[in-house]
Amino acid sequence: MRPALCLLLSIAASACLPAQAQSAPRAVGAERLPYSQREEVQRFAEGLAARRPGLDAAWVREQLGQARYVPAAAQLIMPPPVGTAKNWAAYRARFVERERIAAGAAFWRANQSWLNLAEARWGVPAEIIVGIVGVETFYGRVMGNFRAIDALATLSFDFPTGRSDRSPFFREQLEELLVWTRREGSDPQTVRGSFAGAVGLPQFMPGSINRYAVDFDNNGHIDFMKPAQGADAIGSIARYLAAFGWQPGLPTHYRVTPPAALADRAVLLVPDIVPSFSAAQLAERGAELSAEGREHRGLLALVEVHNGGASPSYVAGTSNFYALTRYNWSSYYALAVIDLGNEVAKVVASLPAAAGPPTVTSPGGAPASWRLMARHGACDELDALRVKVADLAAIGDPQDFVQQMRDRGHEASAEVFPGTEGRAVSVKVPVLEIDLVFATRGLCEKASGH
Ligand SMILES: [Ca+2]
Repeated sequence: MRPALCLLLSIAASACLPAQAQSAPRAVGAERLPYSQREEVQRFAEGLAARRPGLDAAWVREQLGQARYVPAAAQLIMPPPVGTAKNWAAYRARFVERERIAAGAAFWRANQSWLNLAEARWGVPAEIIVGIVGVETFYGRVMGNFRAIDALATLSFDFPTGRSDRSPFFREQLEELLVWTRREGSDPQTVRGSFAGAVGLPQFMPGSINRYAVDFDNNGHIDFMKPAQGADAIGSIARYLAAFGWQPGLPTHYRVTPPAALADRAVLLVPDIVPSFSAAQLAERGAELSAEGREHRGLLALVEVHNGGASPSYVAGTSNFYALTRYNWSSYYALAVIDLGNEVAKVVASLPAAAGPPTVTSPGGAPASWRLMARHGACDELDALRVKVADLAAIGDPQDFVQQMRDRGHEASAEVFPGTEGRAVSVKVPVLEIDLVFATRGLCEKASGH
């Protein structure tokens, strides 16, 4: 089963099918002129260069000339066969399963500080972001292996007949791909993604990259390809949802029993996933909300998902549920993201806390007296840290410092500096570019020649 509409209808949606939904390519034998010889490709290149001052026509022609027609992209863009019964239980089972949950917990732990920072900045909870990365790409395992320029050129210049023509959308995305890679100084021929040209951990379309992606770790590049360094993907997903109306602190949905009367139920289902009814209006029509749902102040949608031949399932979706469906136009997709994220969150909560830094004591058993030591130089007073971190409480020792960083949601690590028998501890806080050594006073004096 596929998410219902996805980017075929949405110019803003970042991703279409989760990458796993793609089926195997099938060869076709039609002879086609290479894109380098196609007149409409030349016209596109010239138009693009004229619109985008940063791109010159020769470079655009050279890039498009290397694009190749991909039959599989043209096949996969076609809608699923008519009569395919939707089945939420089966869809959920595909995404909310043991192996994906475990991979999600590893992703969460590796990117904890970025998840915390994204939540602090945009109000999008870690479990939602983790759920999206998991449903889209199985935490980086399946990010699509089509050359994005091939997929986008195919859907721009050879969009298949037999369904509504979406080639203008894909020509826009092709343009955005070239704008993005030119700006990044990267080679557009090396970008890989889904059959529809969606890229990386968040499966952003190139247009979404240019509009919503954020260089969250501030290293000068957008990097969506490394699950262990998920900063940019995490920040970009949170920013995207915020741009589409995500409200901090609001649940995505409440439990609801739909009206028994089919006429009332039908009225409530008309607006589909668009929140349109107050809690009181739902109650008037005979829907029974959970206690929490009855207290909800805004509008709600009665969301129905089918379970093949069994009875449908229902939730009352808030505006945050609706925001999630702006990422991918499907209530099945949104529910899978929510459920996967919740299951991963449970696993993360059950894990022991990340190992703390070593506790080091002076030879006499008393706590060591610490100073900062440059990697190859003299010692400073601990107060020098205040240059980097203005509002720190008193810094007693490396453990205390690392704990303060973690309390703020920053990833921080500490380990005994090799060859110092515990008298020096290396401390790193990547997000603040802190990389320093705490050393005992005695070691400092020795290093300084005192
Ligand atoms: Ca970056």
